[in-house]
Amino acid sequence: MAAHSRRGALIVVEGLDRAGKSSQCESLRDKLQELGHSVKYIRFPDRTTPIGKLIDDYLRGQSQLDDHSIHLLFSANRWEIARSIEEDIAAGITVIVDRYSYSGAVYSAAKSNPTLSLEWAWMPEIGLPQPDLCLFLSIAPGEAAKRGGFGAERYENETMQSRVRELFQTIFRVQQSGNIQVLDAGRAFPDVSIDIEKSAVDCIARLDSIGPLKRFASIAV
Ligand code: Z5A
Ligand code: MG
Repeated sequence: MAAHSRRGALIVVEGLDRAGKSSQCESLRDKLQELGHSVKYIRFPDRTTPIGKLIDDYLRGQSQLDDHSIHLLFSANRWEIARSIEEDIAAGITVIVDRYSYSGAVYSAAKSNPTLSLEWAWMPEIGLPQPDLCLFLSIAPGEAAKRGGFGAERYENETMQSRVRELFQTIFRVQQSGNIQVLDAGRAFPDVSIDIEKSAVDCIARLDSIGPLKRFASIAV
């Protein structure tokens, strides 16, 4: 593929359940397109691939898998798409990603399995493209519950969500290189969107000084 004069940005949106990630990603895609950028929106897990189908069965409680096995499948699901992300970025397309390696590490580590630490959980992420910007949509549990409460999928319970919340803070403390910005997602939708757009536009404008796309390194917790 021919190298584009200017690369696209890798923008990740993370957060707890019901923080508004998917709706905000769609809104950001539309806004950036209106501004004339080439944009793609992808989400993890990508349930459409063969690996993604195994993940979907697991999340819906249709199959049982060892904690490490499902963890590695979530990571494999990112690795199988990593090359196309890099190609799009090299071709000048900005890629917006709904959940990424941070979710991957914290949801698995939140299971408190003695052989599945946060550090272990991060290892298969090493070498994946590192975001130029990661927006963490922060929301209080009570506020999230007002948006529909928990669904029927695995992990959608209070114990799991509160562990996940703490682990997100830990991973952002030890893995700061992905330009992480925390936004209050408990506000009205348009107020959150404005902040997201501002951060994304600013990141795209700074790409020349950011330099080439980087890759995730190891963490020490
Ligand atoms: N998981 C994992 O274990 N390992 C991994 O590597 C990865 C994921 C990648 C499924 O993820 C599970 O997989 C997830 C983590 C785990 N488990 N949990 N929990 P998913 O991303 O497929 O889950 P989802 O169901 O699409 O996302 P979500 O987190 O539940 O929702 P969201 O995308 O953050 O929110 P939304 O769908 O945009 O909005 C929710 C509702 O709130 C909707 O009705 C909106 O209209 C409303 N909303 C949004 N913003 C607002 C504001 N500001 N005010 C009021 N209402 C709002
Ligand atoms: Mg979503």
